Amino acid sequence: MSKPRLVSQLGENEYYLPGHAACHGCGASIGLRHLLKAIGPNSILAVPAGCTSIIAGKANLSTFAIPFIHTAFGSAAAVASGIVEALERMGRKDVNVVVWAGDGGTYDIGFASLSGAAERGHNILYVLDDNEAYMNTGIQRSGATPKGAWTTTTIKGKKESKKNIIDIMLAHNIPYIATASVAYPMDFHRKVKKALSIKGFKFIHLMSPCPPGWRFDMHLTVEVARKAVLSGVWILMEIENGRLTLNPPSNTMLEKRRLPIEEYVKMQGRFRFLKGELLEEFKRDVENNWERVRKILEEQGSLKK
Ligand SMILES: Cc1ncc(C[n+]2csc(CCOP(=O)(O)OP(=O)(O)O)c2C)c(N)n1
Ligand SMILES: [Mg+2]
Repeated sequence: MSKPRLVSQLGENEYYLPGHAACHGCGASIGLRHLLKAIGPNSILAVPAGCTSIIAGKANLSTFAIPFIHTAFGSAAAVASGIVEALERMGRKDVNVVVWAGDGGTYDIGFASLSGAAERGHNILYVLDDNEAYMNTGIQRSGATPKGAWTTTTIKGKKESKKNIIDIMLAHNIPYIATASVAYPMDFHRKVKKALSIKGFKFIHLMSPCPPGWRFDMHLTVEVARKAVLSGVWILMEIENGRLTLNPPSNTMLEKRRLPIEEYVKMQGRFRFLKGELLEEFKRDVENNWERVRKILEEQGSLKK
């Protein structure tokens, strides 16, 4: 069969079941559906404390139709490492070990266990579900919260920039790193499948907007995610063995063919303080990210002179 191009061509199996406890319009919900579809039932999913612990449902019931383990907030990658070791001793080579962790559980409190597992090269697919704040406990800032964003602990807008987790993961020399968006599910699906085909530690950074936390109406989740990409705020890319590739539509956007950043910002109440100098700084951060990408592409000889 030719390569699937539409979600409807991915088969009818669903492992993210009805009855979950996500908010209406939850970006993570879209991401989880597509992650589980791509990894299938021969997988073990480790999830630290966060919205997804609630989304999974009450004890004895689970909205995930695959083996699933709740972990302490800081330890998802350590738990997954243990599962990898146990499977190895059991001689099982057919099971995918996957972490799905929030930005708080990744950039901040889970960072030590993430760094250890990556450095050891444990055979894990780690998916960072980035809604840019500690949403489950009431919208507190994290290292992933972008500059200017309101949260309950940055009540006039965050002053610091979003931490560059991709560069940090790059420094771990892992074989596969990618970004993805819930607005581009086929791209995400392909990246999950590719990551599973590679041995070692793999990292996918998924942007998943949060209607209550970002202050937009619940029917706009996909549009907000899409505008993040089309305005260049979120860059779709993958880095295989240190080699960077931009993915559609980001691959056409180096020449600044991007929507104005305001198109993305104005959809979200969390950015109500992002004006004046703060907005200029936010734009500079986006520009700097693109310059960094351009420099890497130039250095590896991927840009036509
Ligand atoms: C050691 C520890 N500190 C704090 C908490 C409380 N807590 C549970 S979930 C959470 C926020 C999780 O944020 P994030 O990882 O971004 O996931 P999200 O809720 O946004 O999906 C916090 C602070 C905890 N469970 N354990
Ligand atoms: Mg979060």
